Amino acid sequence: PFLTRLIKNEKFLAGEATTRLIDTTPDLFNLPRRRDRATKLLKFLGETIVNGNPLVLDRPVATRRAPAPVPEIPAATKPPEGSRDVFLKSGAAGLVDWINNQSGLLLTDTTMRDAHQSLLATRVRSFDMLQIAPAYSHLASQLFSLEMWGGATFDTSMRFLNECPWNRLVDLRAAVPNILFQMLLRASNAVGYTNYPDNVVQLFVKEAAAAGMDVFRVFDALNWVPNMRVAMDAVIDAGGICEASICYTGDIQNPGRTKYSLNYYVELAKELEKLGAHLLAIKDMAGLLKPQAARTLVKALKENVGIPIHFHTHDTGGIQAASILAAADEGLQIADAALAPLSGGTSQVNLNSLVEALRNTPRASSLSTESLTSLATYWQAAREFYTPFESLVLPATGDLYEHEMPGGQYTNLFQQARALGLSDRWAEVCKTYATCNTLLGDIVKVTPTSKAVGDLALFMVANELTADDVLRSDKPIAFPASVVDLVGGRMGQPPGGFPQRMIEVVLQGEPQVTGRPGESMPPADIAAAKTEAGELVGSDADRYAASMLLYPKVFSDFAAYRREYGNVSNIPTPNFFYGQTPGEEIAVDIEPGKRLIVKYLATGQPHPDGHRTVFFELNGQPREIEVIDKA
Ligand code: 3PY
Ligand code: ZN
Repeated sequence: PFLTRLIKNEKFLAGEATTRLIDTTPDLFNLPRRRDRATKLLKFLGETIVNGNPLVLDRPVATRRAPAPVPEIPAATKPPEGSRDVFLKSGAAGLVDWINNQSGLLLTDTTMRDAHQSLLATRVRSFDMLQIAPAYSHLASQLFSLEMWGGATFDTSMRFLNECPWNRLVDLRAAVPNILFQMLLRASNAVGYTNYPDNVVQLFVKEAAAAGMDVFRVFDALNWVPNMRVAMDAVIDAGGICEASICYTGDIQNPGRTKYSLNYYVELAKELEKLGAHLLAIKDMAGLLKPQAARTLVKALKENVGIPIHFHTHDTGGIQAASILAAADEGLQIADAALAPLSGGTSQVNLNSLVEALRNTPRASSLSTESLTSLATYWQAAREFYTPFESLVLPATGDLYEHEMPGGQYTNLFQQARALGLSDRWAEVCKTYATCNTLLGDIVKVTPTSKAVGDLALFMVANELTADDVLRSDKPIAFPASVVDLVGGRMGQPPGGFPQRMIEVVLQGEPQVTGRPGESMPPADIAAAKTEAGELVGSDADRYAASMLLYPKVFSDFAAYRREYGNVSNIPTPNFFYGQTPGEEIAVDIEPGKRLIVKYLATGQPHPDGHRTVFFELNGQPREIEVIDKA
């Protein structure tokens, strides 16, 4: 930095550089104070002790401080071979053969991604995943995969938890070498809320594969194949396992709902198989696929496509285990479930009890009761750390099949409604959500289209607008930006397009993108993003360029936080949220083999300038930190 500053100094540039320049320009030496990692850690803890962590402010308090119990494993021995060993030895084609040769139903554990995305606002930290990860590799090597990345986790890990999503992937990979990792990829929306240029999607996928991702579940929020194609090709080119999704909406058993028919799904699946998908996902994001419908759909898919089928559903309505069992009867190969303590409701069905339901049947899994219980025991305790993010339990009634809200959105939209003072009108919000779907021509609702539908529903309820008001309005209505994006074609095209009248009222004469948005977007400047990311995090690795291109603001805020406080992801969760109590000693591994022991002693009275001194012992040595008391 000194040299850069010197080179940029005007007098230096003008050839006036002498030692006097250095003497008379003290700014040249105003280098950022080098803070070592321990000081940054103490600064974080000191500020959290004095002012609290803004993340949990005004939220219910978690009282658990004791670590969650980690089952004992033979750490010195190699974990048993698992699905990833098959993939590494025989490639995607070999893995498909292996899947086809299994008699039991294979299972994906979603605890570390969709389950906490759906139940705990995506707030589960890498720390709590890493504690239990080695136990998974030893005790649950029979799992098909661990879904532990993608979806909302990429954004929220940086935005809220101030941790790096790439580190999460790399560290978990090191801890679990034998089980396939799986992520959710929103096709051209990558892990964001809007379409990105193709080269951003390609860069992101390449980097995810290089960091250790195996199975990419690719879906498009409108089931629009042109949008999926770019992401699918990127996965195949990166050597990943391409699991292409059909997003399930409507009801194939209802003769009144003809848009999303059995034939629609079968044709879509055939197209995805032709595009090179290794696996097919039935992505039932709202938990709408009823048991008999699951039977019908899986049977038809098995008759028409050759690739293995993986069923993902949410238990919002409480009966989705029946759908999985029905699908298993028809030859479903893989199902998603979550460990008991993070299952049920808007999350996935209970993995522990699903395994028991299948035991002593032809589709029995080889997972052990005892091992799964010990993993569940861990998550039972770990969930207690996240009390601040528990949401109200909202059991769905029959209206679920009317509004078709995704599990991940259900509790989230309720919180948004509550923030607008509409919690007592929740049933009306749900009804309006269904009305919005009709207004938009009956579309697939999943991130990001579901967000647009939810935004529209809240907008209409808050402004007392009916469907008629929207359709007959002769005055311009200021629709939410996401709705303009959706109807403007920037998330792609739904089957049959959007209704003409909605295009008129929402776009008000602005042009609609009708082609693939990625085709008309100029490629992103990756080299520039590398340079920019390099300046922010001190590394020009491609993965940071991808973060920069996907989430410029979130990433640069995260990078600034990181420069100030270091890597906070290694702090135990109770201390991360609540700091330490006087006399409490914690161990923080700032890198493998480098452990800091931090004992908090006391906090002094405020100085006249508002600072307080926080007294610690760091590895036995006294240390003090000055913190502004914001109270
Ligand atoms: C996501 O896109 O994050 C989802 O979980 C959609 O179901
Ligand atoms: Zn889901």
